[in-house]
Amino acid sequence: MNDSSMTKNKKLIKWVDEMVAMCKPDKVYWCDGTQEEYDRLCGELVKAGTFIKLAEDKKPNSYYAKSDPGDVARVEERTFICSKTKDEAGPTNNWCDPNEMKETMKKLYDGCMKGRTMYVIPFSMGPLGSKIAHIGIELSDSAYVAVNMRIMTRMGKKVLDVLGDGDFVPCLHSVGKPLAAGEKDVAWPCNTTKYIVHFPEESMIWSYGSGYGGNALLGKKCFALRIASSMAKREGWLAEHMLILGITPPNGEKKYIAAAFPSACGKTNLAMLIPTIPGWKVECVGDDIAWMKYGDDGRLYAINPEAGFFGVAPGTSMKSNPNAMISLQKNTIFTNVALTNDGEVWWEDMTDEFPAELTDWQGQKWTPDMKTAEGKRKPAAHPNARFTAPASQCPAIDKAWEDPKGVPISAILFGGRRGSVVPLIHQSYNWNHGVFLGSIVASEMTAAAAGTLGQLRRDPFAMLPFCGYNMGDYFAHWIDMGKKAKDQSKLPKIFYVNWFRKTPEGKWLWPGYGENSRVLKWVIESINGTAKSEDKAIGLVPTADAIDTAGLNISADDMKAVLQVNKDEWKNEIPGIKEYYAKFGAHVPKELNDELDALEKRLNK
Ligand code: SAT
Ligand code: MN
Repeated sequence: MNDSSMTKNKKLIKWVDEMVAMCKPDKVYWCDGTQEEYDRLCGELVKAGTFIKLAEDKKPNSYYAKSDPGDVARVEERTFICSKTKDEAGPTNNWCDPNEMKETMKKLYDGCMKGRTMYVIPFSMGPLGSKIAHIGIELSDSAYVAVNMRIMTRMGKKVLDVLGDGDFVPCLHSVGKPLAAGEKDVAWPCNTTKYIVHFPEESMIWSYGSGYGGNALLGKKCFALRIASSMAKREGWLAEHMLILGITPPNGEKKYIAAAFPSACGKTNLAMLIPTIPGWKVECVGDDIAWMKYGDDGRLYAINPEAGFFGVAPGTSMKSNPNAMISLQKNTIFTNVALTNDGEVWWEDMTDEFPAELTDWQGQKWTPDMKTAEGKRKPAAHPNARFTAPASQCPAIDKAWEDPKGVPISAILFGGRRGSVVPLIHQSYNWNHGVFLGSIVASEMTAAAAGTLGQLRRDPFAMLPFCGYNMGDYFAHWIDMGKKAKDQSKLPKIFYVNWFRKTPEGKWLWPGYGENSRVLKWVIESINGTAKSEDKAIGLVPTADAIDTAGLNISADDMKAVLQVNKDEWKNEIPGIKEYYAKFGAHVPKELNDELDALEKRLNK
């Protein structure tokens, strides 16, 4: 039954045999990654009612899926880091003893794939065969996962060829819905019991009960962030929740920037931005994850380990992000968006006008006048609706996006969603102060995770849900990476940005999107040493006239407000930061406690 003729890898064959014995699928299918296979699996998903094929003249070779209403986002409460000790997972991760967790999950996995096919999905995170890349094998009972993985990663037989008898990260995934003989399947099988589990010591992932996004496409958050961050800590590199972009000034030298923002805070939009300032160009290397290592020249080089975009659909439009819109015109899978009567997709803010009638993300008839129980307009797409599109289809994809060497990073931006306190941008004094800025990022929660929308929480480095070990040790690792630099002057400069500041009345102060190029221009000037800035106790903030606002309709007062640093507001931040650091106890490196003391002193001066 387990036809493993595609590989001679003993560890792989043995592991698949063991997982088959435990999960008891009806069939085992080894994915070859071909277009023919992709088309066939999509056809089967159409037959099963999971997929609807979109109109060929509107979205060629594209499909629409709607999930179970209880399976729409990452489940952080059900995500575990099962290191040997609780202390190694740290206070921000859920922890369980690895053996105990395995016992619990083995019971769930026992017979969980009955009536289904187990897909063996070999995938490479990073360009195939590159020294930086790592290989994983996902076993999943979801064809939806298999076809999404083909877009999001380099997937198929070619991965097994590169793997040879080498090592891989085993990733087991089940939707947790076995079928009894003759039982009819549902369109989106899943289970109310969910577990997203990581075993960092073994570099192994076990996921159960969800078919959605990062819960199920295990190459992304589970492997490329949680497992990779713990590998990176051991091996001296960085696995980060960061976009990577290249920016070229008029007649200037191209530079690469990495930026960390929490899920659904505009990474895809920034990565594909079209500058509004004349002569500037931005190109995209990646929109979600960066793996960074020092090159022989002492600079930090980044690769995008993914091959596709799993982007938030609502809010994406030809106005807000034309490059993303063009990327998703064909060969794309849409999940939880709305469907038009003529086989097209739609979501909130895609167009200025509402379609007269739609099928919403739950399959119900939708008209623009419909209201929620709270009297708001009823959303047609789920706020965490997603498109899965090949990165190669992005018109602004960078020439070097698949370069196994990666691209040299000149600046790192940290940021979050903050309606107040944090100015549009400030620069750190040095690497350690930059690490401090990353560690204190707080952001209002979005629909990307099941939980409380809008609630402010600390999300250091945008890694809160994705760090595979103790966050205090992660801070120390960042400090350490700075120390390891052969040449301190070649380290990326670190900045803290906030596109989301509002007036006390709740109006956005900064237009965002393409206008963010004006802020990137100041970043480039800062790297080149020509930026105008002033020391404002929290770091270097642009002077009132430093940001190029030519052609932008923004009042001098709003510009002042968006850059304002209010010392009292910042003093109010200190107890919260101290309390946060205290959670990690002795894991917080001395350097960061020193930065906190120094900030407090500067604010009290
Ligand atoms: O984790 S997902 O891949 O579902 C999306 C995100 O939260 O960034
Ligand atoms: Mn993300």
